[in-house]
Amino acid sequence: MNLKSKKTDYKSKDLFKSAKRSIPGGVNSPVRAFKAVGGTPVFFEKAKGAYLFDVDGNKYIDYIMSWGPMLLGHGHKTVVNTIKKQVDKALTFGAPTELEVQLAEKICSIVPGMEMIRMVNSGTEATMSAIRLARAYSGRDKIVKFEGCYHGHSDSLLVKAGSGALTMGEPSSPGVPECLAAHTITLPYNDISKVSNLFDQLGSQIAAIIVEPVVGNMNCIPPIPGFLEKLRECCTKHDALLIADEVMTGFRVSSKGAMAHYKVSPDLICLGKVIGGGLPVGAFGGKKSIMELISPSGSVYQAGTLSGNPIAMACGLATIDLITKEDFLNPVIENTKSLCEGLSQAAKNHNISFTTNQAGTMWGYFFSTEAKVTSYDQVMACDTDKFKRFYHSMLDQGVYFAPASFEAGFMSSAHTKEDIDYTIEAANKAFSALQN
Ligand code: HOZ
Repeated sequence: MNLKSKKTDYKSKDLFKSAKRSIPGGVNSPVRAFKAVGGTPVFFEKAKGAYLFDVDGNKYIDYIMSWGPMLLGHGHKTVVNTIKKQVDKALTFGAPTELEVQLAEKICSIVPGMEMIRMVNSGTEATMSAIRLARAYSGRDKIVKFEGCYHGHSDSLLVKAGSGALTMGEPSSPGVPECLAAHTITLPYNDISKVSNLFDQLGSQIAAIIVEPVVGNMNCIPPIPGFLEKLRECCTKHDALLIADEVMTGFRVSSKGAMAHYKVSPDLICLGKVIGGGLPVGAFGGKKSIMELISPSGSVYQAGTLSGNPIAMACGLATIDLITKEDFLNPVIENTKSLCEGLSQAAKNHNISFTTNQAGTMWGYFFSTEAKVTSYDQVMACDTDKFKRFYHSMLDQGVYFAPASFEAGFMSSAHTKEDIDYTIEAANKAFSALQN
């Protein structure tokens, strides 16, 4: 396989220099700046299937897939043609369309517990709106989130957050009013007894728990058995709402989502990424009795000029049609498993302490001495120096992993066995270099 043939980054370097003059840190989303791994971010020009092509003419196997949405790979013909057709009709109306009804009905028919849904433009909007709704519904202010979970960058949720907030060393951002942050209680993810204890003390003040059912923002951490069930139990007992942030996990951990996979019913569900098929879409929804409080059927205000815009709806519909076909997801899950097993074996070949996690088509790797990584503390104890060296060695060989150890990896249906074999072979070389 001929990947990073030119081994140059001249244009990326120049572009990053220019970008820093007009864009804070040179990027429009912090993790992209390569702060966690050092060096220059790669500037891309085009993508096809499982591959990315940078401005210097190099080719990479992509395991970020735009942080999740590209489950079908880049530039899927049907999806692209659908978008092209829709572009000829209209870009946006700021008025109702048949497409948004179709997408709403489609998602409600697939995701258990989704009785009504409101489209927005990003995951951040979805979680922010779900929190407002939960507070209005319950008449309570306090919310519970988990350390290292990232639910977008709205004020109430940017407290002990994961993803870029963790990478930049600012898990609780300046600028969030203390009086607002005081209503956000943060607990360790996968710590069942802490959840019980909190609800025993403060249950009657808690509006909602929000959780990533599989955390994809402090690497990839699946729930331990009983954790999600305990959240449901506490919420039910204390009349709080359980909000599942499935922005990453939706249609990826299983075609019905992670909560369906773990057989736990949330009250509200937030979606994003995959449902837009690569265009900016988010959504929140759930029980009708709660969703009807949203304006204009209720008084909880939420709005957006581009919400439900026809291009994004058409793209989302075409994508969901394809990815919910029977037997679509299983081969992608199998490939994810092969990759994780292959990487683990390669590390073992070189006596490197290393482990992987997988949840459906999401996965992650850790330079850890632990057999399994299930907690924030274990993630924080991983060897970041080895991570950086491994990362750059893989990048040099044309494998594009997430440039931070707090991010998950994403597989697509476009990845082939040959791509995975190449990646494992490259990892063998990278692990061998780590021994020196
Ligand atoms: N917050 C995203 C990953 N968890 C990164 C978004 C981006 O840089 O595009």
